[in-house]
Amino acid sequence: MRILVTGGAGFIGANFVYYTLKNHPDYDIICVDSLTYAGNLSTLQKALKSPRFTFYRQDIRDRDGIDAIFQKERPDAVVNFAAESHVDRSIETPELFLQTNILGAQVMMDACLRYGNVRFHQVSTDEIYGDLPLDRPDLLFTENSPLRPSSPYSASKAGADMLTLAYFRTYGLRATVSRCSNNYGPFQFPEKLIPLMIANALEDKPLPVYGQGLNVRDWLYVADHCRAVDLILEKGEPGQVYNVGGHNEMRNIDIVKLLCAQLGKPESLITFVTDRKGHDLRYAIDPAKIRAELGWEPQTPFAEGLKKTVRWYLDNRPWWEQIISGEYRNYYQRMYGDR
Ligand code: NAD
Ligand code: TDX
Repeated sequence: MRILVTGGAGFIGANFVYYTLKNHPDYDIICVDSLTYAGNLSTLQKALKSPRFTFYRQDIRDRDGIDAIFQKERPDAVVNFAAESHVDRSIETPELFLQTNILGAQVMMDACLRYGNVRFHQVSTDEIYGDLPLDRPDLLFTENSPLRPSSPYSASKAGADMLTLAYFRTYGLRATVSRCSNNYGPFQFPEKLIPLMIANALEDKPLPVYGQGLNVRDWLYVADHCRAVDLILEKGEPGQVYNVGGHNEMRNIDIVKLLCAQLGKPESLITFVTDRKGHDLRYAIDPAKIRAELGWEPQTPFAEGLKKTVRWYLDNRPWWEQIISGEYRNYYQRMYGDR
């Protein structure tokens, strides 16, 4: 099996590369990533030593470039992780999100069709469902919930998700879609909640919680997401959508307090800042379908996953220190400077 992974130098893509190298000794992996600010080749350092791993620095929006890679590598399957992934950045620069997340996905699907209907998996997100009220814990997103995206990021992901299902119906593309909840774990870029709070706390900097920190996210350890995508590739049915989540809803403020406790830092570092525009209140996934049809269950309890994640950031300081010392400083100043 030759599997082409886009966005493999980012957080989940890289975890998927390592997961696949370890669990499928008979697979070759072709990684395509344009190395935006969020992509980091040092993340793939170990993978690059494997003869079963090939890396291309390539933008998925560039049809000719993608075509040349398909021509040379002839993949059997494609998993599309590549995306602009940060909601706050999408509020600043929506256009880039539409280009990469929708048109880039289309380029990948067109290539799959041209090279013999290659199996395609689109990594979508629970954010496309919009949000749920805080006072209705009984409500969960199912695969049939309406799509009501709130941010340019989630609207662009909804576009790609719908386009994937349209390519299945119109052209018969052998495609599946997964809609996963918030991931956490090693190699997550420090602009996202958990690594941002870890990095700031370790440097005794303020911990900027949006609004009152009461928004709820449904957290899943990244390896559990990787296993779900792997299962869908192996056993999923083309044309189907699978929700992925672990029934692990947490308020932001509680996560930040847990991190303070684990790092031995005072809660007085917590600073409440101006809320995100259009901020979704609550996400909660019903994973009944993937459990019943593919036998997927999350394996990492949150307490264990969070400990492992904190340990990883403590043990891999050079990885994130290098990131936050560069262009990230300008971003941080722009985003949090006078918030
Ligand atoms: P990330 O931002 O860490 O990584 C994205 C990767 O895509 C980077 O390596 C970047 O260089 C690459 N990329 C961006 N634009 C590209 C382009 N035009 N061409 C080629 N490569 C490009 O993102 P992530 O958190 O790892 O998310 C991966 C995927 O999973 C995304 O599609 C995201 O929407 C989805 N997702 C993420 C989460 C989460 O909690 N992080 C949850 C559900 C779904
Ligand atoms: O500094 C912060 N302070 C804060 O309170 C940051 C960065 C975030 N937050 C809040 C906003 C959210 O309620 O924490 C929550 C999580 O924020 P993010 O880490 O930005 O994630 P979210 O917006 O929930 O989106 C994530 O999950 C779904 C990923 O970034 C998406 O790519 C994925 O699709």
